[in-house]
Amino acid sequence: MTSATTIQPTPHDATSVGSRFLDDVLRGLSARRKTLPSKYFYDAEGSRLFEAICELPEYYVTRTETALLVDIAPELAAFVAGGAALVEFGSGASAKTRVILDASPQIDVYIGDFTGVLELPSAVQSRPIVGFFPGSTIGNFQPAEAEDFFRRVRALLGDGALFIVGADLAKAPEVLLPAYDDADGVTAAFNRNLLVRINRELGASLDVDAFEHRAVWNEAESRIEMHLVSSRDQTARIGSRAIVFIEGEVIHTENSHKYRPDAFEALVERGGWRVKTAWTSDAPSFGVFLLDTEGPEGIVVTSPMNVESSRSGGTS
Ligand code: AVI
Repeated sequence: MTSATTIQPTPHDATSVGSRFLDDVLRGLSARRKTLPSKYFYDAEGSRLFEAICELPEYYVTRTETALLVDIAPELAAFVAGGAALVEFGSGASAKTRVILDASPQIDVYIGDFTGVLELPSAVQSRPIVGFFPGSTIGNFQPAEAEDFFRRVRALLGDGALFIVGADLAKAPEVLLPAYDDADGVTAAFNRNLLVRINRELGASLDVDAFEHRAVWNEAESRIEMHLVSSRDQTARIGSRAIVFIEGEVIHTENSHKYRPDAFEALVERGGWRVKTAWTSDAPSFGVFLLDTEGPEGIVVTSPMNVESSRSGGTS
């Protein structure tokens, strides 16, 4: 068990979040190709459904990453300096965080979800810093957003920081599609819950049952897309607007990028990081990437990535 001190950032302002939600929904549903931002999946029910997804036999992501972290934790720990602070991005990863903390007793401070925070607490600024962003949440960003995220984290964590990032890897659609369209319909409920949330929080009149969940593998963009497909012509009231859906019209609700290792390396380099070491699981393949900011002489190095397999077996 770890004894690291825990620091949690202060929560966001609820009022501004509410009106931004309405703006984002109206903007997305007014576009020629309708979209909704996936960050709004996670109300209480959405978070509960996501936890249920993580337990599904088809959704390999969580258990594959956790098993890989357990395997490599001693190797990862060897890179972490004494007195370090672990800064986590994203929430709900406590089991994975515990794997890192338990293997690294030299970590003194653990800082909870720092997404959107611009400055580290002064108490940790002089410590060695290790960022942690598990779960392949990076894959839910568009490539330009992911690059920007890496750049902002680089500025937040500073020179000399390490950054541990979990990223799901490209693999056969036969494995990917069931993970996003499971037999019990939990992912479908997770997707539709976004509409339930819009109805409840924005007083909208969307007919949730008139939208069908669909998962699509987009090979060109190397991503799974989640869609909600209108099963009939319909009009919904949202705020002061009437939004028209024709039968078969799609709301694109989520992208989940699945990386090829060289593409992931190029992405992190555009964001100011370097891949120091990477570990991949046996199939279904998942990657844990250890990033750093500089080469040994303080020069940013762009050498090819050193991909190790922590277990035997392939990467597909
Ligand atoms: C949170 N994120 C990494 C999940 C994913 O796999 O893209 C969200 C999810 N969407 C459907 N199932 C899980």
